[in-house]
Amino acid sequence: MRPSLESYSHLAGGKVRDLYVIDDEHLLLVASDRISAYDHILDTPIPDKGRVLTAMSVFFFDLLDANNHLAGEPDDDRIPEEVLGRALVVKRLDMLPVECVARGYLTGSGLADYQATGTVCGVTLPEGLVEASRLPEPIFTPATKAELGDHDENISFEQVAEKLGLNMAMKLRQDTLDIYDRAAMYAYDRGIMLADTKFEFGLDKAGNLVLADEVLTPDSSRYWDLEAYEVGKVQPSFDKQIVRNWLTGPESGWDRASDTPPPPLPQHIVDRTRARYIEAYERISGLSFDDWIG
Ligand code: PZK
Repeated sequence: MRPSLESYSHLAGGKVRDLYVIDDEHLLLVASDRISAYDHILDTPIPDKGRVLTAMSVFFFDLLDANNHLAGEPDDDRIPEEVLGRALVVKRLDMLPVECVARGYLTGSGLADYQATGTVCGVTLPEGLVEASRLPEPIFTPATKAELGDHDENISFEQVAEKLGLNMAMKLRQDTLDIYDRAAMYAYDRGIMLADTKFEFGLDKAGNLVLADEVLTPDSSRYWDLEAYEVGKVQPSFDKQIVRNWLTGPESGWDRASDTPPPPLPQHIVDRTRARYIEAYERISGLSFDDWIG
């Protein structure tokens, strides 16, 4: 008999994921089917989104040779039936208070900072870059985690070094850029661009640096379709564009600038978005999502 989720105490909840305590050394990381858009959590879930993101994260943990927090197989007996396929048993770590972001292209807060200062997180970039420009080389753009609902704040490498020491800061930068490089090249060969991605690291009992959280999912990364890529334009999100277009289009009746919550999604938007997540997983992994557990 698998345990019920209620037998674990809730440790933390993000917008779309939750963490539970299994024992002193293990946590259960659960991905939900909730989706966010324009800084709102939508009322309508996307069926199987949690399973797809979990499958992608496991695929990349397996692909990368980085030390990671996985502490059980996806069918581990400690995983409750109700979350099977969208939950992972992980080692409990001392998390580092820095979001480790790698960017290969300029967009989002990176573009905003560049336009204001010519730099991102203290890295000086050449003049003339525009929305979605490829950077001369991928850059490390760390951030500090904001309170729930707020945006993370970009910080400089020097600020990471002040918090964690120069050696740790250098190791985080190196690991972040190494993993980004490998994953971005891998995805590019499959027609998907990895514009940027965010990693979280922790320390195990022995003090080793361990890659944690979910990795290289569309929620922690910007995935762009290589076919549609055009420098100078805001790129459609591989996974969320169908939802965004509907929410901002005439059908939804919603005004993004208003304080009102977005309306529920119609079934056809849910279905197309679900298919998009599965397409991303299958294109990247070369595996069939039908074979994923749950
Ligand atoms: C941990 N988060 C962020 C993720 C949430 C919050 N292996 C670990 N050991 C200790 N702590 C964490 C992890 C991991 N991963 C991660 N906060 C703590 C987070 C998902 C849902 F609510």
